[in-house]
Amino acid sequence: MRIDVVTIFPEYFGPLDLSLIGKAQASGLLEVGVHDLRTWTHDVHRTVDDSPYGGGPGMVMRPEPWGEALDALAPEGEARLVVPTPAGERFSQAMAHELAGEPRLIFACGRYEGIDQRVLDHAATRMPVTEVSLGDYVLFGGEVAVLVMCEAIVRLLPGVLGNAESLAEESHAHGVLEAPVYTKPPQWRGHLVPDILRSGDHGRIARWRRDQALLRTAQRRPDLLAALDPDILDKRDVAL
Ligand code: 6GU
Repeated sequence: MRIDVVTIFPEYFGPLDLSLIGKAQASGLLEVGVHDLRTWTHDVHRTVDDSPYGGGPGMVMRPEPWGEALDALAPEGEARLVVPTPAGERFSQAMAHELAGEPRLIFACGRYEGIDQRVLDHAATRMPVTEVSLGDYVLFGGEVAVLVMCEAIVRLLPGVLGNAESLAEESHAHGVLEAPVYTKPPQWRGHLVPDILRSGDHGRIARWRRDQALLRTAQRRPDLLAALDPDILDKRDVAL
């Protein structure tokens, strides 16, 4: 996969060279290009914004630099454009899987009140465009949101995670939250590891983890529980 990011703050993306995303790049599973939007300005002040038509607070990103950036990065529209915005469709594990299947992604990081809508409308005549929100809160700009999305996407690429089982078992893979986890020592500051996890009885351990996962989901995310496909519940689950 290749990911290009266009931003007025390239320094935000230093962390993409660290940890498992950095390793994915080093091993050739992932290519990342981070580009300063101001590369595609032509005035001495390298202007990227202007006041909004119709009035109102703040500034809007002008279309010209964005148009040139997208022409340069995907001249034939050979990528999917992802635009982080609180006005977007909600990001999810399902969307992460969908984006992980794309050979090329371009993230366009807006600042201020956003990017002139014509940039997205024009891009959509050449490539798929998705406006994406992380949730119901407002960030200063798309940069941190892109780091979040990149991490969610890159860890799904084949070969990035060592242990494929940890992908299958994790929170949200089956629409329920994960059970709590413990390691040594067996007693710490007066708190004990649940006996069952030290019993060696793998059947009962699996049952306990399943119960804990459903209990947590009921307590913390009743919306997820309500949306669960009844086919994935067994008789003992329903007893909860
Ligand atoms: Cl994706 N971008 C911005 N700027 N704010 C957000 C967001 C994205 N998701 C939630 N708030």
